[in-house]
Amino acid sequence: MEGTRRLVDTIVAQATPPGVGAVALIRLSGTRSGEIACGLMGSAGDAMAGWAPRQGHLRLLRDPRSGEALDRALVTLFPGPASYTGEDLVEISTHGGHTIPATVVDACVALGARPARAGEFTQRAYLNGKLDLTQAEAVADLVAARAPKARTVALHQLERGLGERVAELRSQVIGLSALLVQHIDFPDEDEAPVPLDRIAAEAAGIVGQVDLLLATAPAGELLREGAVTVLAGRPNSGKSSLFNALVGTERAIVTEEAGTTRDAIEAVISVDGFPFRLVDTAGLRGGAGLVERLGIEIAHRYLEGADLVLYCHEAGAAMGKRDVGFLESLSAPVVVVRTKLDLAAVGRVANRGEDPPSTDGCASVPVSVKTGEGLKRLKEVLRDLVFRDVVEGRDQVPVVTRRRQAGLLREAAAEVKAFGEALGSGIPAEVASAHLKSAESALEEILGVIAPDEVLDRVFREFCIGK
Ligand SMILES: Nc1nc2c(ncn2[C@@H]2O[C@H](COP(=O)(O)OP(=O)(O)O)[C@@H](O)[C@H]2O)c(=O)[nH]1
Ligand SMILES: [Mg+2]
Repeated sequence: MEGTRRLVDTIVAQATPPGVGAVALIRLSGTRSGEIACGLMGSAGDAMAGWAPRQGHLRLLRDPRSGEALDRALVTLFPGPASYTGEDLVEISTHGGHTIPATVVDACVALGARPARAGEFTQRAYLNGKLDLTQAEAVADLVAARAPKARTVALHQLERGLGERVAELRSQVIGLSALLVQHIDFPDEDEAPVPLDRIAAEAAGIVGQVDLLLATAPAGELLREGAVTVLAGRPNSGKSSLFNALVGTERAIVTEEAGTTRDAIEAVISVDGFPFRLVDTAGLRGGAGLVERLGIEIAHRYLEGADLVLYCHEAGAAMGKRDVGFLESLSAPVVVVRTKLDLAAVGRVANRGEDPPSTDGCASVPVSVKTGEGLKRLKEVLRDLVFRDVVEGRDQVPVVTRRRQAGLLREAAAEVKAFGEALGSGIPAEVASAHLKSAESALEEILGVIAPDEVLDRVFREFCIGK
């Protein structure tokens, strides 16, 4: 069987990123890990049998083919099942850099290991019951986290913050099925041991708990992915300058010539620990050249997916009807950033004399990237606008972080709700119970107790090699 065979393969990969560094970590996992490590150390097949588990041993590694010395490395054996993957696992800490780790991986392959696919170590951990699927997802999130709050959420999920609650809901649904069986088994008695309204009340209680979890999903997803924050505005309104000021480096090209930014540039920044994906776009205007028009198209596409729009407009200049029309066309919340405040203060920005049209409902923050004025306030506004719920409920860590989890929770809630309604409308309890079975399956799919292959593929595909 292909699946089983793949599991018993011994896999190898560098777990640290490639490139120059003091150390690199290479992992071997599978039944032949110890034997392959011995091959590197020039010792016989089961020479690792006497090794103390989880203790580093400094050894000279050699290429098994040429006998050439490769590196002096720290070799540690983690016998299964008490290892990350649940299998025999060997970690080899070599010196870092461009050649040593790659050569050691290559030597492991020569000795019979297979290069691991992305996420395969964690996938094995999951398949061997070391992690549930929400924890495996958390491993990916933890590695990818680019702001402290994103890390907090991922770590909480790795500690089974979500898994435990879903497992608890699952046992409540199973308990409900058991109550129903009790009810069905005594249909003719005057007083059924379990009255239907008690069952209905318990179902409603479960729906309420799922809804509470689901309420954390928007913040959870934003924390995981970062709030897409698009800088928009006319050419020369100071978008790229603001982008650079917020990112803290000179990433976007800033010039005095209108229409310099022709593509979208993205950077993730951490504002008070909260992640924002900042997108600098081409200025919005008609009559631009082809390349710039493409940039404007990209801007519009980003605007459709934006969680927040920063509309840049010079502090001293009045907003025109076009600006307001544009703002009204947006579905995302908008912060109007009044740029170049330093110039407005000395009257160097032309005020076209129009009455400022109303931009009611938008926060408006004056800033100057030259003096830095207003930037702190702008960051506070961003944070509060997107993450207010999380900021206010400081000790509440959002637990639902992915569409996959939210979708299945919604399914579970809908099924339990349908169950309650079916009971209420006099549908036979045996028939209504099918909804509970479906709810149970949805919850199990969150945990990965049952998970279709394509779900697993999607979860593990986003990992890097060596995780
Ligand atoms: N004095 C001053 N000039 C600014 C400020 N922000 C941007 N500028 C200038 O305005 C011009 C256009 O800025 P840029 O960021 O390229 O605008 P974009 O076309 O909207 O991306 C450049 O010459 C910037 O140096 C500011 O806060 N103060
Ligand atoms: Mg620009």
